Amino acid sequence: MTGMDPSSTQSATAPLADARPSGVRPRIVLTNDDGVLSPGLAVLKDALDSLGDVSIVAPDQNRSGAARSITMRGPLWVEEVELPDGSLAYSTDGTPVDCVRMAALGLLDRPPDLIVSGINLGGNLGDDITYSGTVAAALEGIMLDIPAIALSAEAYHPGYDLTVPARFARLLVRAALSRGLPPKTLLNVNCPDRPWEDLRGVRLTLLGKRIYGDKVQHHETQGNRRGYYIYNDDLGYHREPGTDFEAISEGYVSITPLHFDLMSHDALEQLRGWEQELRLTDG
Ligand SMILES: [Mn+2]
Repeated sequence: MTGMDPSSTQSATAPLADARPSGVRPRIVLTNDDGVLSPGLAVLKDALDSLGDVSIVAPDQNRSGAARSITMRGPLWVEEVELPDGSLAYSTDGTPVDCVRMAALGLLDRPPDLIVSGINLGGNLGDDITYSGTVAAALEGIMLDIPAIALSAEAYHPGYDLTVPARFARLLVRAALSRGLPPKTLLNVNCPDRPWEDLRGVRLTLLGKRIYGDKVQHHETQGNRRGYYIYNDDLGYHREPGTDFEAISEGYVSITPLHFDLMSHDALEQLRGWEQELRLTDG
């Protein structure tokens, strides 16, 4: 596609501009998990519009918590819809990951140079990222060798000023386009709930650990079916220095680099010997 030596993309970061013919604006694809009509997506588009050719491919409904699910049974339906600002977006009945796959694999006139997922209405911190459709979309980007950023606003309430995370998104995307991102790595960004002037700065952070304490509560019974909620009224986290939780609580924008190596090298070492132990002749 680009004619680049694939091994060169595995080395140091390179400006994303190097992957494009000169004079071609970067193709920036926006998606989210809150749905194509989310105000977080609209404000993000507004912030990034002048930095490249911005396209939106997003779910037609709220898919928060969809994580890395994909649509396998039946076709994916795509529809062009008009956003409140008059611009066009692709709305799909797929998941956030489906959206990135469609954008990268042929829906658009050319593949994305950068995926930006968000702005999610609510934080994606610590272990939460494994449930997040916002982060999953960015993970799909790096699976396809497309640099990716996931953006979340710490909280969402009426009157929340989404232009604060959007303004930071513009700053970050501009830097990513000129400096490049490390290969096979996405940036998970969370922005604290405070005015721009009150942000204390930017921190590169570690992924923190959640304390969930979820409970199951019976909701109602209909015939032989029972309905339940799994709920949480006390979402906590381990207070460890250097984490995304700490940065947000102290008023810093948090940037956590993430990759997709699920393999446990330590456990592989600890399990050495099992191959000999598990004799198939004993089964
Ligand atoms: Mn969401």
